[in-house]
Amino acid sequence: MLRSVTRTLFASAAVSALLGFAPVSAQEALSLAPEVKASSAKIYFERCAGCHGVLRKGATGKSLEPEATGKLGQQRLEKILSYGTEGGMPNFDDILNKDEIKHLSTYLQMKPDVPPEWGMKEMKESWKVLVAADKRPTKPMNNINLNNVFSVTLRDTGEVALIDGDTKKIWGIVKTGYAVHISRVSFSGRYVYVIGRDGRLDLIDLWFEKPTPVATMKIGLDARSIETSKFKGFEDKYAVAGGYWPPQYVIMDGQTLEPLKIVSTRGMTVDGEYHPEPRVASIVASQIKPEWVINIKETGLIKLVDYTDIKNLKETTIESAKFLHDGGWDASKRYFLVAANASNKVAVVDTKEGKLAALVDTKAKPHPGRGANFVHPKFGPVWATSHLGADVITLIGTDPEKHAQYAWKVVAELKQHGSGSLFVKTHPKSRNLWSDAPLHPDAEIAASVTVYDLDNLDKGPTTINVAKMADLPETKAVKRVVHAEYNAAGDEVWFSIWAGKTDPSAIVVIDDKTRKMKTVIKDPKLITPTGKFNVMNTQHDIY
Ligand code: DHE
Repeated sequence: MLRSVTRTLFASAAVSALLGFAPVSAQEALSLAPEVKASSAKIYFERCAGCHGVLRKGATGKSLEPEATGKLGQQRLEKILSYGTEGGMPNFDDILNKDEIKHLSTYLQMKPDVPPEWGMKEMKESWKVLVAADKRPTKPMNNINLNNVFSVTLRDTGEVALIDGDTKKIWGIVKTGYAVHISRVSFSGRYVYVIGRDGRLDLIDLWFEKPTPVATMKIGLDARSIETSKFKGFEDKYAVAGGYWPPQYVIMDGQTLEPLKIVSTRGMTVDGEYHPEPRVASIVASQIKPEWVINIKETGLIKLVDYTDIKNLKETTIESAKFLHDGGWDASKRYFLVAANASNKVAVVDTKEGKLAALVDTKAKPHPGRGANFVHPKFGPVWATSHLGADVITLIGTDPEKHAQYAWKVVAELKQHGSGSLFVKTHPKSRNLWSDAPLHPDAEIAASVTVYDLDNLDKGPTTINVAKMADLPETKAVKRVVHAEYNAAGDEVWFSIWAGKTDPSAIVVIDDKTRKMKTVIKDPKLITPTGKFNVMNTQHDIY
């Protein structure tokens, strides 16, 4: 039988001194049976490390080092873990049972474990080419409209579903890494690269009769980002993946995933302090230069990595603000805007000049996904982000040429139905701006989206409960509506209904013009769908 948590707080320093032994700190006195500690460590890695860091130094989420958690104490930690906070920390009482929450609260007050490194030897051992490049089709062997295929994360099964956007049918399901994070598409549109949180990268070829994995490699133990080379002459040539643990990026052959170069991101922050775990957050590929923009979360450094000669790699290091997370291009694709979310800022990089263009102060915790670009009647071209920590959508002017007075300024804050938002989206052919709020603690808000009419922003938003449209059975888990993605034509917007692991989930397809439900994609295999990546929009960075 499992030994229960033993939390023995010894006598105070004064009493210890009287009894003649050294005081035992509260942290040292905490203990968990090895199997309970292992399962808490697993839960921490799977559910918490992303925001708080493997070493628990804090980033999007607060520091959870014992000095901080010890002050909060067992009861308060259990409460936060159960019910979440309005600052963006989600509730876990629908995912974890009471014992798991109790043990995790104790685990958080203990010293963090340091995981092992993962270098070239480990990468090469994990690398498998499943179908050699010269054995792959020379033309598409299916009749699917590949431009309109969606690669959909099935978060809790470690799979992606490739959905035919024309018929709304699942074309194939591919086994991938744990809690798959994102898919990115090669410049040609033929390959989909999928990264799991466990660092497993899979390369899927869409030219076979069915979507077929052709190579796999584990880039580390914890990862979130993947991108390909998009500059003329380098199309589909390289891939680059970003590690959370170990903190490093890896350049690979784009067709086989053979690891070619590993670059550590450990070092000094913008404040001049050493950080042992500067994780790689978003990566985007420039189409105007042979470069990737690689954002290092904890240091606040943005690397412009020139991939023309990877043996003599050139990096331009741009100082911005700490806790870089996600971001996207402006409409001209010259400027890259990235949220430094725990610093409440958006950093703007001028990739043509290789310089920081601006650091823009925003409301709490901007979280754009890739953001949304549109032309505002007064401010000209703007880029939008929603927020984890505020109920607004921030618009930032992005045209220093013709609208210089608005460039890199917050020109408007549109009210949205709640904080806890993760993604905004529009499309060049749409006149709507959509925003979700899946991490809001209120179930009704988490199930709803805000939509603005871009031709009539003063009219205010409409809030739509998208989860209701799916007509799923009532269960304990909150039905979080997450991540808007357009189809290739830009006339449909797709939302995931992210329910519990054992509950039915769905994707709701909305007619963008009428804002009415067009179809609900339901399938027993569609378990916890979250991110959706339309081939055409992802390939060409359309958002
Ligand atoms: Fe994400 C993008 C990190 C939790 C769905 N997420 C990103 C990116 C990063 C990141 C660095 C940018 C990648 C890029 O562009 O190269 N995400 C993290 C975390 O660290 C965090 C906060 C905690 C964790 O434990 O992972 C986290 N993310 C989530 C989720 O819980 C989401 C909602 C559901 C899921 O499937 O995991 C989620 N993240 C997404 C999606 C994108 C993303 C759908 C891509 C948005 C896009 O449109 O490109």
